Amino acid sequence: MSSANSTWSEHYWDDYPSCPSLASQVAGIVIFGESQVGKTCFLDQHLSGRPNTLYHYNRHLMRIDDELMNVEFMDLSSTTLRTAGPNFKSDLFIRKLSEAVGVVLLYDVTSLESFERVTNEAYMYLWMCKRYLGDDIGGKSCRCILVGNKVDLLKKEPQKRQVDRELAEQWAQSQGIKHFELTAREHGPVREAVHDLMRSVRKMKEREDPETRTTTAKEKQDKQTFKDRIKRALSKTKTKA
Ligand SMILES: Nc1nc2c(ncn2[C@@H]2O[C@H](COP(=O)(O)OP(=O)(O)OP(=O)(O)O)[C@@H](O)[C@H]2O)c(=O)[nH]1
Ligand SMILES: [Mg+2]
Repeated sequence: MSSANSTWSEHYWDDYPSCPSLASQVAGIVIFGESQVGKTCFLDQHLSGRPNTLYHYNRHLMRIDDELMNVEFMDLSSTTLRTAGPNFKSDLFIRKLSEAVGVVLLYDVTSLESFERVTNEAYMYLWMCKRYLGDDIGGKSCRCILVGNKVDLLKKEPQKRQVDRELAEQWAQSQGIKHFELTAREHGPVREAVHDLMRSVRKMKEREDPETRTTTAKEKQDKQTFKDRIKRALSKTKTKA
């Protein structure tokens, strides 16, 4: 079997083209970063097992532990936000970012600018969409990962590295998110990063489950009743005194 074929079969043992009847919920994942950092290659590698296939069917069924999730992927360029002309309509960006349950913040390890822009402007834009506009247009809470792409370029020329790994890890840690370094030319690490993100999305969804919320509401009510009983007991003591 050729190496290309084995990548293909490894890929397909648990990721399938979307089948709505098997998983009811659709989870939106956005690949967000500056132009030319490798968003399309990253997505193609994850969806088709090859970079540069311009794979356009971007819905996939993924098995995350024991659950099937219908995942819709989209890549958005943060450069567009800065360079677009006055006729640019930001509605799609706002809607997709606001609705996303997971975001891959992608930068190129050989471009400090791509790291600085994605961790500053793009990250702030994402949370602005979530916090201030999200409620009006069905915004959802989300999980992020920070991914440094193009590490293959460093094998021959380590001096090309512009983003210090430790610095990126520190930033990610300060935001409570995971950091990966990889090349979109290899399927395994891309798959691993996306699955890690999906597992954390799944955990987040479990916590937001209506049953959990009911328990929390019940706990709140119990707490209130307990407070009321203490208040009543205290006022009785005061009256007696
Ligand atoms: N060496 C190397 N080149 C890469 C890698 N990933 C992407 N590239 C190259 O980087 C260039 C840009 O990749 P794209 O995937 O088109 O980047 P993009 O972020 O989608 O760019 P825009 O669509 O312009 O926003 C292409 O020439 C890719 O072949 C990688 O991991 N290693
Ligand atoms: Mg692209």
